[in-house]
Amino acid sequence: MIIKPDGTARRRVSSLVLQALLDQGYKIIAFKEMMVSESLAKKHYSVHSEKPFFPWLVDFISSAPVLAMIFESNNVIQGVRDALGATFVQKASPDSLRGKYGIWAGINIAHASDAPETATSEIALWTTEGGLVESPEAETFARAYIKKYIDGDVDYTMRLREVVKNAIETQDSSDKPLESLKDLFSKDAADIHKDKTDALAKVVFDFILEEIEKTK
Ligand code: FUP
Repeated sequence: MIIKPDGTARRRVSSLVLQALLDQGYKIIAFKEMMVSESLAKKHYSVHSEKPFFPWLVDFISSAPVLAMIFESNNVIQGVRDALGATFVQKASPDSLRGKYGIWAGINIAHASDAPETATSEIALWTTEGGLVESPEAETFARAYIKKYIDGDVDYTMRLREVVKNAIETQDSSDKPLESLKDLFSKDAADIHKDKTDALAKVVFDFILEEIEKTK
């Protein structure tokens, strides 16, 4: 599973997501905060390489840090996917993690492998090219992350959703939504450089511009 940049840049949100999964009893055997290279991003999303949204997906996941992790438990693949909820945030049930913390469409806080075969190939990719390492200390690292960040700033999910929804609905392609996104994404991003949260804001703004373009 990968907590994507929109999750990681909201420290409290990423802690709550992690806590929810650990509370379900899943055993975490690898945990790493990292930037994703363009090459890793392209390989990770290679099944979507022919899709029109592929370049955006690559930019999104490499804009700011992610939390990469491996869980090992019975039925963990389906369990994590159920906990996350539907891929598209507007379709995710309100009590799922994406329903609670996802921002809009595919800006959906996390990626999770969808079958044992994809989990195997994704783990191989992220442990080689991504430097993710299985470690007996993974749970200690994950719990330390939660402890450090769970009392972070308030959850800005609703305000972020509002900015995105409003900009698309009013076809606002001015710098105003971009500036609001930069501000909101920097509020609870302890230990992440402002350049990174600005890059994330820019990718979300690019998504808004593409949605506006589609309605023309
Ligand atoms: P998932 O299995 O939940 O990872 O979702 P998919 O493999 O269907 O999609 C991968 C990512 O592409 C998701 F995070 C959402 C994103 N996506 C878009 O941004 N636009 C689309 O039209 C379809 C998917």
